[in-house]
Amino acid sequence: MFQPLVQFHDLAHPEESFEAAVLAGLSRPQKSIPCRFLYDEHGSQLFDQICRLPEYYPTRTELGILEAAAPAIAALMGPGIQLVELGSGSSHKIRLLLDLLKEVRGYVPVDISSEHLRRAAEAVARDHPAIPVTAICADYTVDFDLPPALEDGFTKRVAFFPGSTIGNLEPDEALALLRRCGRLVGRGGDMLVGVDRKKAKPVLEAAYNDAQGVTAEFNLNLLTRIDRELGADFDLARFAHLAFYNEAEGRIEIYIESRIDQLVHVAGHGFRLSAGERIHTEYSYKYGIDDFRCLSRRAGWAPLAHWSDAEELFSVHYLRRA
Ligand code: AVJ
Repeated sequence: MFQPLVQFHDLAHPEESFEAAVLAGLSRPQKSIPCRFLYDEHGSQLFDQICRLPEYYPTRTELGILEAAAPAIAALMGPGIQLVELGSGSSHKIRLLLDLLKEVRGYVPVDISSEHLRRAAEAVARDHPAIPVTAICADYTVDFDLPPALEDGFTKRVAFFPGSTIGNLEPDEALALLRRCGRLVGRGGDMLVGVDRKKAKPVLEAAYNDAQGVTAEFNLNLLTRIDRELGADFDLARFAHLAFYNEAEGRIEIYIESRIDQLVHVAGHGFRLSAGERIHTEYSYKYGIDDFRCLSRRAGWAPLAHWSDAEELFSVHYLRRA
């Protein structure tokens, strides 16, 4: 008999429409589309490809850090924890953690990409039949509630936010997200968060301008999605991927740049783009170790420990609700 391996809760906000966000974003003086819209089915697959690129160091570096720090992380977590992963994507990293941490009593992946989430959650449940998996389809950048933790021997929630996804947020938004995670895990809860570090510009810029052009495809796929879902007429050949490190702001900035003067139509509205005009699609903020500890303290967390790699590329921070 088929038994559902995963409990699935759909909390996606219907009022948060793609069309409204795109029309509003293209109407601003600095055209801009929120980066969460990069992750449709194809976008999520392209992002998985990015994670395997030779230039894209964050994924493998973070995995190495987690592997090396696993005993220390397990000791800080203790037994009976429920792991809540924000933006779980393909759930690759959690599988390593679940293999290394024997005491996890529940896994709650939260992601906006419904089908991707379902598949990933089912794969985790198959590999870890003893761990209850509750998948939540939600936008974690806005408030949402978790179902009560019902696992036997439950002690506390630990939010897991890997991959430096926190870097997508502007510092005040990152602060708000850290505060919201504190409310989500509740009293006595913890947080494990992966944060990309500041480093030499060429290393950073190569990671967002890979030789195979996968990052460009990932970025430009947003236009394909707008064409398909909103009946638009963006011609990809007339746009280019642009990514550079803004050292003063400590962030990678990603844009889609118009190659020529042109007029595009989206859902019946016309938008003019001049040659060289940019549509902002993503920021990826980088943090020094102390910058991030300071930010987490301001958000009501006590930074208990942090780990990095020998090349000082990436960091993983363990926080406890102060
Ligand atoms: C998912 C936000 C961590 O900023 O490195 C990778 C997204 N964009 N290449 C990052 C991304 C282009 C990624 N995060």
